[in-house]
Amino acid sequence: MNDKALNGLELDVAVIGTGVGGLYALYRTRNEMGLNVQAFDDAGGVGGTWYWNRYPGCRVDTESTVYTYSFDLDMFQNWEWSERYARQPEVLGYLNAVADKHDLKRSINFNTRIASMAWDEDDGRWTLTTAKGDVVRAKYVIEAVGLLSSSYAPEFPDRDKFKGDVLVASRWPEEEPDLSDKRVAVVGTGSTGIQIITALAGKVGHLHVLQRTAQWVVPLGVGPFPKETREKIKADPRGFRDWALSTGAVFGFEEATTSALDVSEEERQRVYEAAWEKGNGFAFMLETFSDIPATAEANKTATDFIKGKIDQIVKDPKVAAMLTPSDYYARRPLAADGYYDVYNRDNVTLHDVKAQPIERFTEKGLMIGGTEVELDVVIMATGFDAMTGNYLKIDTTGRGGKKLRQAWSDGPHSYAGMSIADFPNLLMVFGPFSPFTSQPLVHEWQVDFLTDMIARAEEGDGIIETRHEAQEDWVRICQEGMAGTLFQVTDSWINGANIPGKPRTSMWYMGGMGNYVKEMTGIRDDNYRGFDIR
Ligand code: NA7
Repeated sequence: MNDKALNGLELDVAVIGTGVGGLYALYRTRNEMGLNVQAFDDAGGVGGTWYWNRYPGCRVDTESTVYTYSFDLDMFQNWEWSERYARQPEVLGYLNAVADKHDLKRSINFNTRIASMAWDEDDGRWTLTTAKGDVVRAKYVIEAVGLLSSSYAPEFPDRDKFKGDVLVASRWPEEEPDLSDKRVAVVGTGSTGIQIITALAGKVGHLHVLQRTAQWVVPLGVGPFPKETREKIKADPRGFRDWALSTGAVFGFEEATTSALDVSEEERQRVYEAAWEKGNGFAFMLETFSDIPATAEANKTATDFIKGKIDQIVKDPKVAAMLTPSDYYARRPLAADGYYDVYNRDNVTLHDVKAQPIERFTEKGLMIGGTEVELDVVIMATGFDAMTGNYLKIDTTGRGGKKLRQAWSDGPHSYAGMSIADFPNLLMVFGPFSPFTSQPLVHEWQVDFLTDMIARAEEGDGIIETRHEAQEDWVRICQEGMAGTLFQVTDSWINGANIPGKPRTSMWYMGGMGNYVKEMTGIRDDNYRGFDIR
């Protein structure tokens, strides 16, 4: 659809974003419900996070088994993932295949950013304005804008003086840059940084890792897609999906129920060793013992084990000490094969940029703690304005002229991660206060819930409101749940601490997906308690 046709469009549903959540929202509302739907994406193609994140080494660290949709049973049973943890091109290929099979692209405006939207009280419609100034109206808006999509890259002074290239990992160029023989710096050691570091160490001239905070990293355990899982899904796809959704984090394993403190030292070491061998960060944190992110004592048993591995693998004790975190294992758990081995290479230098901060660019590189490091390329792997960033980028005005920025000035508020009081008919896929889980199956579940509500509203006047009391109860439950974890006291994007000036707050339902499903099913069966649908 061209821009001319876009201006003045009247829709039942506008879907913002065509990543995992947006594509399914488009499929469900258009293909299944027969509504008049158009989707919009800033990107030049589908895929959301998988469209933008093309950096070297980018792959899922959830088993591909559960990094998939289940709505298309044929694809769910028969899609041949080549690896246990699919690489970015394969995930993007899968999402394109889904979009093509269901003819979704004809209803998507790519390269189209929604800049603002406002609720029109009089006729119960949203007016959406694109960055180019086109205006469309829709009865319902489904925002599927991504929780980790609003890219964050700090500006170091004198960028214009630097003669080399600065690449942002989450906006990686489509044409792969040639980094062989280059002097490359990677800023950041989160999930993105560790994937880039392990992928590039053997391929570039010299790699400088600019680490501000060391992180606990375990192996990922890459390998071919496990045949036994494929057979399990084929035998009972719905059963497999329902089982995955009954677990806490929807990572394809059952969370442990035994405390790390309730077993002998010998047993604990056996469990950690087996988890290290098998790989996967979430499994190491949640499948081993029940209380690693909950208590300092249990947490220490895990960090002592990983520290032992760092000391064993990294030959230079000074480097090993720099790589050893001084805080809890309570950020988003990281996994990459061979991460610590990288630091035994002659062409890799680790810099502690907390002790010796990055001061500014120079013509030849970066000034770090008073020393100039000469570089050809600087890669920013500095993260995202998570959960709230992309919602707040759209200037959103709800009932009575209320701005979303105002409503969220002290941190986000939502009901079940899916709706906001005073913003009628504005529905979110995986908004703030959603469960802390892997994404695709949970997106699908939320889209089903939201679109069932739309179907209900369509029987009446077509209005879905969120009650303030229900929203604030939900926020309180989430805050209490988060307060009981070490995630809250460990700085990271999980609590907003990674973005200067962002309110530090809880943004998650920590009760696990199984409980979320039970809770939300109860809400639905109780006539959508907390919503006012008319
Ligand atoms: P993360 O996990 O937020 O990591 C960002 C990294 O960038 C982290 O190491 C930061 O250090 C570092 N950073 C940020 N700003 C700076 C400055 N100014 N100087 C030096 N270093 C800095 O983002 P990722 O993209 O790796 O991962 C985000 C999620 O996306 C990931 O968990 C997946 O779920 C997908 P800090 O720790 O703040 O000291």
